[in-house]
Amino acid sequence: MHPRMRVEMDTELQHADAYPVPSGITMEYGTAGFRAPACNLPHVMYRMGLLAVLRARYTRGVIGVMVTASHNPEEDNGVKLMEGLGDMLSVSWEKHATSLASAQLGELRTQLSALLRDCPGSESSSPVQKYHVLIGQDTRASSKVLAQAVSDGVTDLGGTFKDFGLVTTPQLHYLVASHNSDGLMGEPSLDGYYRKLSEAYKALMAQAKPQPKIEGSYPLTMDGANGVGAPKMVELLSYLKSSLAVKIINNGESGKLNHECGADYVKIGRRAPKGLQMLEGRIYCSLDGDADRLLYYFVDKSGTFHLVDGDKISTLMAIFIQHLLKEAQLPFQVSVLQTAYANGSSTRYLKDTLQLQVYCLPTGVKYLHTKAKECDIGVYFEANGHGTVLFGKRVLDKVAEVMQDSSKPETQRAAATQLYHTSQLINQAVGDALSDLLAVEAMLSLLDLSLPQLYALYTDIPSRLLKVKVIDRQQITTTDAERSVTHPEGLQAAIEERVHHHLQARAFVRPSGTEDMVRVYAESKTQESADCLAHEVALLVHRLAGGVGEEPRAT
Ligand code: G16
Repeated sequence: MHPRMRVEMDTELQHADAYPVPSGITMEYGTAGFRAPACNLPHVMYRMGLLAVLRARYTRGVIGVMVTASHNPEEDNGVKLMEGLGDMLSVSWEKHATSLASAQLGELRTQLSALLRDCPGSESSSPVQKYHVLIGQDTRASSKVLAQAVSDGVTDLGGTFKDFGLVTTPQLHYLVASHNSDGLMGEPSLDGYYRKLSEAYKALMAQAKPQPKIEGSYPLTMDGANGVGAPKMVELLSYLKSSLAVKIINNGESGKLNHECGADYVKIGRRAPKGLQMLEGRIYCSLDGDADRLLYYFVDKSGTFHLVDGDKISTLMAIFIQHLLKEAQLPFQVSVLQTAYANGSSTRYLKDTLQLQVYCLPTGVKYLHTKAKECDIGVYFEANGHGTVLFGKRVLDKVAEVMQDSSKPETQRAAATQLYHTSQLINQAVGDALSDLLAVEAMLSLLDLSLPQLYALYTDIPSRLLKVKVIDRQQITTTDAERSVTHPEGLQAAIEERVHHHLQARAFVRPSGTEDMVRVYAESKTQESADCLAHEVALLVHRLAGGVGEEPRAT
């Protein structure tokens, strides 16, 4: 039977009745897909299974469906779709995802038929790839049942799927990319992922000075946020053998996911995960719940906590690549892509000291990744630790040419070889905490730079990030890469008026796309001033944008 017919016939969506839309629930495809309390999601998952099959047919490639709510609390869950070379779902299909997610049972077939009509190609039945959909899940208790709902949706439209079970989000991106590139991006399996990363890391480290060993201890301690990153790091370490030693804490054996640990907790509170006694001379890092974010930190002699966030990680990567390009005599431009959350000092350092092109884009890897693809070399990191480096094809071709040209001096060829291994080490599909961790370790070693030295390259302007709950966060709209509010009227003018009362200050607000909150960010000359400005702006949001509950208190 022709698949178009199937969609139009009531009897064919066999599992649909099991997934009614709960009353009063509508959802929007946000910064990273859908996120909500897990109990509100089975119908969304089923519908995303349906959508993934259509998108797979339309793109003639496999689609990844990851069941995760990443940094959100354990009780939440969510779903992200990925496609092509591991990119996020095309922004042009997000509206289809949003309307399908809330389609009542009676409207489901009509909506699917309309999609088939509007998107020619979605009706073809045989998969171009072996599978239409690859499914992955994080460690949340709800993930298994929700992944089942996705596969019910896939099979109801005659699609085929492979369920990888527990994987990190970036691993699923890699699997999608490697399937869709016929193995060009790597072997399409987890074994292929680990081999690719570990071989590139070992090749890079072979060029580094041996690091002094700390007797009876690990130089690096990794907080796994009690999520999927911890067991996957254990697997990766088995490929790395003795080339990297990492102690893993919050590995999910006893603690709760993202609770008082993980990258979001560390970034927002600028403190260590609960229970971790930090020692001077050691270095620490945290992942988030699905291992796509990475942050480093350490304490100095006085016990003061210092955070090496996404801005500083991108600075390290930009310096490293800029240095290798120079050595390899390759005239390519390194661009750094940031969001409004990037600390003002980092932007200035990248522009003025490193003389790099810097862009500011809206929050969300989907925007950063798209822009990075236009660059020779695009380094993108959100301050929260989510990011990667993309190497353009033109650059990689030239790198390969120099590597193989025996007439070139050894140092030039060695630099090109390091660039090649770096491009293999860094996940080209999305920000990946495990791959980024190996890249940071290798780059610090090769540059002979310590984490405190990286931290000291520039001094962050004091900042504060707060959240405010409002009745409907979608009522807040923004422009200029989210740095200015366009609605509600009067809010932007009021924010600017408060900013003028502080020295070297800036502030902005934007609705979160992953939590039911409005985010408030402020920077100023001193920490007291940044805290005060953030509080003042939070009060404005509460008063002018429909705040819920008590007014925010000063920190
Ligand atoms: C996701 C996105 C990130 C974004 C973060 C917070 O991260 O992938 O790009 O910075 O949400 O977004 P928002 O401020 O809109 O809530 P993750 O790690 O939660 O998937």
